[in-house]
Order: sequence, then C-alpha cells, then structure tokens
Amino acid sequence: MPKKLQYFNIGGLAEPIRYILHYTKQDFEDYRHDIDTWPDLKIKASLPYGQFPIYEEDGKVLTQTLAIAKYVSRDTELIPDDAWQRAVVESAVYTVFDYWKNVTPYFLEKDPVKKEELKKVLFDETIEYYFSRFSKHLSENGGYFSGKLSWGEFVLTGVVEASNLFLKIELEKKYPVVGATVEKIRNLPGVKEYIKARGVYKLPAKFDDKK
Ligand SMILES: N[C@@H](CCC(=O)N[C@@H](CS)C(=O)NCC(=O)O)C(=O)O
Repeated sequence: MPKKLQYFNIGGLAEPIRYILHYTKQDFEDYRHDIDTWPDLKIKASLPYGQFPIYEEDGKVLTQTLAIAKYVSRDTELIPDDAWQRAVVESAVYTVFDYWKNVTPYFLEKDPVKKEELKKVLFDETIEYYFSRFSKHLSENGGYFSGKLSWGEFVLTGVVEASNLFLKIELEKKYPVVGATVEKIRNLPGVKEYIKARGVYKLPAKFDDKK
C-alpha cells in the first residue's frame, strides 16, 4: 500500500516531512486539504487526534510531526549512527517545537488586544531567545545540530519557513547562520526540484489580519 501524507495546502508542519520524503526519494501521496474551508468536521472527527499531519503506511496511521519526520528518516543517513548524536538531534527538534508553540497562539488569536500582547512578547523576546541559541548551536557544529546533515535541520527549515509565512518576517536575514542551514536544505537534491514544482506558498486569507 502506498505511503500517504495528509496535511493542508500550505507548508506548515508537513513541509519538513515532505522535504525528507523527497530527499530520500520515497514515493508518497501528498494529500492536501483546503485550509480555507477547514474545519471539515467529518474529516476532523475521523483523525486519531483531530489534527494534521497524519502519515499512513500499510493501513496504519501515525500522528505527530516529529514522530513522522523521524520515522520517514529511518534507515537513512539523516539519523546519526551515534546514540549521543541521535539524542542531540532530538533535543534540537523538541526545542524548535518549543519555539513553534509560542507562534501558533499568536496567529490563531482573534482578539486584537490579546494578539498585540502576544505579538510583543513573540517579536521582542521569544524569537531572539530561541534563534540566538539555534545560531550558536549550528555555528558550533558546522551548520548542523550534530555535526552532519540530519532530520533535525529539515525540521528547523520547515519551522523557519512557516514562521516567515505566518509572521511575515525573514528570519534568515536577522539570523544568517540559521539562514545558511535553511538554504542548504532547500538546495538538496530532491528538495530543490520539489520546491520549484510546488511554487511559493501564500498566507491563507483567514490568517491574514490585513484582509
Ligand atoms: N503536535 C502536533 C500539532 C498538530 C497541529 O497543530 N496541527 C494543526 C495544523 S499545524 C491542525 O491540524 N490544525 C487544524 C485543527 O486543529 O483543526 C504535531 O506536531 O503534529
């Protein structure tokens, strides 16, 4: 049975998984639900935890971005051989997600006053806190979390791209070390061709408070 990844018609949390699948040359169905018409309550109720991404293989379903990204990286060089380095990569991706958990409450907030409060903390403190540390970690390890290419840099790249889209910023400009890693991932064989074919993502109208 073919592999299938289900998410929305944006990059978001699915993009690092898509990048890994393309880089490692795995065939999969890239099924995209329309984010503008979400939630489809029937589909939502059918999902194990009501959210995407989900990954299906041989009639089994896996949830959680990090579990899926690690699973699809198995048996490739994207998982370090050394147990300590494997743990370092996992520590890094959990930290990238700690950062991301500060971003979603901001772009999901509807109340303009609360949104402004969240924005201030996010833009004035949280981004600098995490990205100065990601920059240090990467620059001390040759632009990677564990000294060589791993699934961790794919996760970072997806979260940087999602941040840029949803926050209307360019993290790479302020954090060039992170930017260099992101560029490396975006230019990997398989990833580069996929990005060219899929084009540029637009911020979904429902998340654009200027509209
Ligand atoms: N911890 C989960 C979070 C999943 C998540 O937040 N999914 C969002 C999209 S990024 C979603 O499905 N939102 C639609 C909904 O909750 O109805 C993961 O990493 O996969």
